[in-house]
Amino acid sequence: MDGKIALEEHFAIQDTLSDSAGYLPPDTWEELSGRLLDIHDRRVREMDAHGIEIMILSLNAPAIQGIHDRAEAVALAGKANDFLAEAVAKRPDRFLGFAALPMQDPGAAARELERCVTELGFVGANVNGFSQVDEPDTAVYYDLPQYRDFWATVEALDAPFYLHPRNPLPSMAQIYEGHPWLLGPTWAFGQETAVHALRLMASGLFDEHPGIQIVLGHMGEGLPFSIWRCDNRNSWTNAPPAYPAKRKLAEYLQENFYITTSGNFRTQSLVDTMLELGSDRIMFSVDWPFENVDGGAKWFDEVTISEADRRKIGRTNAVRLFKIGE
Ligand code: GRE
Ligand code: ZN
Repeated sequence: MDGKIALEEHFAIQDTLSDSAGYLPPDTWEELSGRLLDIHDRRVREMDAHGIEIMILSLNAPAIQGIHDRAEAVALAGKANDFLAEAVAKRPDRFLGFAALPMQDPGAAARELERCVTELGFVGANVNGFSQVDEPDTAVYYDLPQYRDFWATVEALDAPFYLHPRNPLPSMAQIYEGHPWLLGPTWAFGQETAVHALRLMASGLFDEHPGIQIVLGHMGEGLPFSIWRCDNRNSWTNAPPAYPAKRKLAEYLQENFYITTSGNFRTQSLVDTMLELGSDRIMFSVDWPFENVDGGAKWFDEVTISEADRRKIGRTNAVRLFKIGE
């Protein structure tokens, strides 16, 4: 399919490059780091070869979220966003931008999002999970009360918020001890991000701000497959849910979330996601440079869904959500 739009597509600047080391075998680092630092050469050739018209670019992970010093996080987010704006300006026909945000300082994060959307023309934000704040061994999640004003800004700007994975901190990761192979994209990324998304749903955030749209990658980090059980366990007890939100979790997943195919090129999982959310809330993505464009694009171009759904998922849902071309 021509004209695809992909939106979990990462780049790095020198300050954040090393954050992406250590996930893949050492002998792949030269290739991976080259892919992360490139925007206008190899990347565009990959896009051309596989029918991707536009990539919405985001900084690598955890980058800003891993900087526990608030002022440093604010400064580096601004620098990365300025860099991205310049890169997009060189090829505005092929690239758009997501803001990196210093969530360590909710007020500064709201101001940076506003700057990125209104002055730099970015189409939303991409945030790499919880933030370390003040002390390295802290994990602050965005359902907490200090983020409600930030979320009001997200809603007012109508800016989609991509909740991207990161690993749990060592102090939070006892379950993975002795099994480092479970960290990263194999399992821990999804577990971490799914729990964060459930926290947002259950907190009542979307009752207060029903206009917020969260984007999850990797076919929804397991949530489409699991959300029914989250809502229906032990239903014979008729016990009301023990969380502040007013509605079933699945209703928020269906109304406040979009899901991308990044790094999860599996027809069975796509069909389940279509059954849970519908084809209007799914968007094609690759997860370049951690996944290959050719594999993702070839799978998507041939996956056995209707051509109308392929068009929506490959392109028009993103055009609508991010107001592309308006
Ligand atoms: C990702 O961005 O999804 C990612 C990383 C690091 C390793 C693998 C991966 O940030 O998919
Ligand atoms: Zn990613």
